[in-house]
Amino acid sequence: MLLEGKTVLITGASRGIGRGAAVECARQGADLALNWYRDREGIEETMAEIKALGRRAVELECDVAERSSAARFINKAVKELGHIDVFVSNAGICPFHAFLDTPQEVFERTLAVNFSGAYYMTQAAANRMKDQGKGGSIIAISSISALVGGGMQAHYTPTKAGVHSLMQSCAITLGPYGIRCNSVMPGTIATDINKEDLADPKKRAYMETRIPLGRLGEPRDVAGCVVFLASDLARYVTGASVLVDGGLFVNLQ
Ligand code: NAD
Ligand code: RM4
Repeated sequence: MLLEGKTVLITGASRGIGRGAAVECARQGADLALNWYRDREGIEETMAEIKALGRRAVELECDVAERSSAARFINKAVKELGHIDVFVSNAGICPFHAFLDTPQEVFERTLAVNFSGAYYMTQAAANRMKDQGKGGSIIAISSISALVGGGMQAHYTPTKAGVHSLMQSCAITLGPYGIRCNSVMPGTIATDINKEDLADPKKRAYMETRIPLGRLGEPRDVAGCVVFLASDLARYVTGASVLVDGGLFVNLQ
């Protein structure tokens, strides 16, 4: 019960890594506020899993790319659950596309959801934590892609480097308030975001052979790291990033 008494907010929690993190936080004793977007069935499943664990959960549909969503989400969480201790910026998209002819709207939407969304939400969560005066933990789901490129991801990888950098700067500016800021860098985790990309058996096999632990990740592989950074076990950890990639990043030869 590493998160007993804590309230955890997660964006994009209807499926994949967001859902995995939400369920593990609930298993560790947290109550949850969950943001979702255009995936009613998914959020209902996530909520049901959390309630089955005996924890409270509230949800709000909004697009993180809209600046006004941040205040709405934080206010709803505070109104229903009383306070916030942990904020996880997870919502993200990765529409794989070749660089030379990426449509402007694909680039702009990826930037708006992945980076602007993380920025607005983090700012709103941090202000609330500061006002509460009891510190807090902010975790961005960045990526191994913050550190290495992707031929079909030139519009995506900079957003993941961006949220990592955001956590580093926030660690400095929010440290005096006892608010810790870290990023998690998942490798390749099998979720809807890469379902189409990994549907190509050659690409999937190639990715698997590159991973020393011999398999793609699952959302629950990432969830443990989120719980650690959210918990008081990580009380002196801020400005850090943790790769959760089965060894993919270090596998040169
Ligand atoms: P996913 O598609 O399963 O989940 C993405 C979630 O974000 C969904 O719940 C979706 O509804 C939500 N979302 C999308 N746009 C939104 C918006 N505008 N507003 C609010 N919510 C929105 O994918 P995932 O793999 O679980 O991805 C979650 C995060 O993990 C992303 O930020 C992604 O970049 C990151 N990540 C994923 C991998 C991977 O291999 N799967 C690796 C590294 C990082
Ligand atoms: C990650 C990484 C993975 C990819 C997902 C979509 O950041 O690049 O390999 O499958 O994004």
